[in-house]
Amino acid sequence: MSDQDKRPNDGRDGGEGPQTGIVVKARPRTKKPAMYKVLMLNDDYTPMEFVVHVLERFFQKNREEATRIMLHVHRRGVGVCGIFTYEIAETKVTQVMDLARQNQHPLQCTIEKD
Ligand code: TYC
Repeated sequence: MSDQDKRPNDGRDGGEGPQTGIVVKARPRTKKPAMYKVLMLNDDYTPMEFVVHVLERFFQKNREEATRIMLHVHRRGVGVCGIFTYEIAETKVTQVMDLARQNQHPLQCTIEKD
């Protein structure tokens, strides 16, 4: 074996034959995960204060931002609470709907691909 064939081989040169000294750039093999919006829907019965509480508790919004989102949903019919990976988004929806049901509010929350 020649001296230059004894250098560590990281596998990126195809592994065939003697090392050539040609550097091949590694292609990053990471992929950004698909993201999903959690949407809140308006209704006529859920108290505004409850919606603000939900946004503070499950979406880490401060009072001001939670109130802004709640009023947007109240006026426009739908609004974005946050954007997450699928599993997190699904968990948020379950948490919101469970708390709403426990309090007998008809509040609805859904997921939409970003
Ligand atoms: N429209 C409701 C009311 O007037 C308030 C409300 C806001 C309900 C946002 C749901 O997602 C909602 N009490």
